[in-house]
Amino acid sequence: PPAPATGVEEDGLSIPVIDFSLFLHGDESSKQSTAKAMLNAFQKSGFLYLSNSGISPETVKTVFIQSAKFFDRPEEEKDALAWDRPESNRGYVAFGREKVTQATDPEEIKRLRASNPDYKETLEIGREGVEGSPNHWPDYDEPGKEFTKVMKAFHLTCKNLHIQFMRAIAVGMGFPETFFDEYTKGGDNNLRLLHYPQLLKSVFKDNTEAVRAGHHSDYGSVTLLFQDAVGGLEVKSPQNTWVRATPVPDTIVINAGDLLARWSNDTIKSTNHRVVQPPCEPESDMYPERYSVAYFCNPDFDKLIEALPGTYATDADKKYPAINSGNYLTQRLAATY
Ligand code: AKG
Repeated sequence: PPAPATGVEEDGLSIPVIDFSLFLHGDESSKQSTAKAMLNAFQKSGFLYLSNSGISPETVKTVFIQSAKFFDRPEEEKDALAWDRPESNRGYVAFGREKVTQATDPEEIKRLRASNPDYKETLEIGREGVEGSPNHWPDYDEPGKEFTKVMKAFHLTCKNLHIQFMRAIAVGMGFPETFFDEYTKGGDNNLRLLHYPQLLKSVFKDNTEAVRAGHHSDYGSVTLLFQDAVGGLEVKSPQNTWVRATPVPDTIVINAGDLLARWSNDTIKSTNHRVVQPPCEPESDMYPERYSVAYFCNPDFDKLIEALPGTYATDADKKYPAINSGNYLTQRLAATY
């Protein structure tokens, strides 16, 4: 079926398509109304589709091609680049290692991981130049060098969109446009390439709990999600149902994470989502593979995060104590892997 250009409107969940060029290049009134619409979406559902983001479809296509080539490498080459520790959060994660979850009890996580692995593999790529935490690049051969070049550039491209995006949120909240710049300029963000292999349909039939990616909310400030045309991403509605976030061509799904919700004193929502089998009913007994690329943004790790101005009347209304951004993320990651 043709993709809905209008976004999602189902079970009280609204995910609008927002044209970012109106913020970037529009006159003052379109800029204001676009910023307001973006903030409004973040307050209502925590999700939106961004069109005309400034990142070209060709750039995204190149990233997906390079990502597929990477995951096509022999398992032992990928394992040599394995993810090692939450403080670094870089490297290759094979099937079943990460079980994204809201659980924080290690025993519970062990149990979940044993019973229901995520049917996916990922490569985590952090900011370059962090002392003691190099990225795990396959840059020992020519294709690997090309891959490395493309992903380094894309990391910076997405960092720039994060800066612009937070400028819109600042305008929406009535702050000076550059309010968040001091939180975004370092770019302590993580690029995650995801590959969900093709899977026997019977996996889902025989196990109603089976998922490609378990339900979770994201940890940081905002996530930029690029998805292919296969589908399978679902978002929790206010009526507690799962609603499909159908791929809309040439848009980026952007959602708020837990730390932004906390920062906004819960005026912005960090909404649960997951990835399940695609909607198609293939003739074959397999569901097709799926690729996606997520860019997880965080406030710079050295920043203190406490309730934003305007989100509380008196100090007693602040729901959370101040917390350091980097410590917050490391704690969440340590509980997940
Ligand atoms: C995650 O990796 O946190 C995701 O939610 C991935 C979503 C997707 O692959 O569409």
